[in-house]
Amino acid sequence: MKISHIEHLGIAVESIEKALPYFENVLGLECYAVEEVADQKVKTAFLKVGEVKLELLEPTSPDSAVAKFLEKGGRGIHHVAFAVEDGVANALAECESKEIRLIDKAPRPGAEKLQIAFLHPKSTCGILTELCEH
Ligand code: CMX
Repeated sequence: MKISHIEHLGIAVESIEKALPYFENVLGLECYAVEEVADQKVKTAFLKVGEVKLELLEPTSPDSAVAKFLEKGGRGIHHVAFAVEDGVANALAECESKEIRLIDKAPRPGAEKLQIAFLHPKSTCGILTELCEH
């Protein structure tokens, strides 16, 4: 596959409202979009750092993946999202052929009109990995 850049870093927070003052008032970043991703059961807030985005992730339901992550003591960086140039479906096929465990067998819609798919952290050095494309 051809990865062009890190598209975003997903950061798990209990509350976007409570987290934003740190990112905006201390780091001086600007939140330019807030969006709910219903099928992922998260509310997201996006900030730009140069070409890379930060995606704050607040669970909207106790059974969301992010709620589970926070509940188990996880905090901070939740996933790394790489932009692929030659299609998420191709990248997934390549990962599968290299025995990487897929969470998503096919691309699906994510925030910011991206097509996304996740790889399981157990086969990606412990980093929940998202592949995405516009
Ligand atoms: N990063 C690294 N490891 C993680 C992880 C994360 N974000 N989330 C879970 N894990 C690890 C756990 O620590 C656990 O490891 P151990 O077995 O060593 O304890 C293992 O993965 C299994 O974790 P779990 O709590 O039992 O959780 P599940 O198996 O139910 O789910 C995962 C884990 C990654 C499959 C699930 O969170 C998932 O499908 N994630 C992809 C979707 C997602 O995260 N959506 C939210 C963001 C959406 C968006 O950006 O739009």
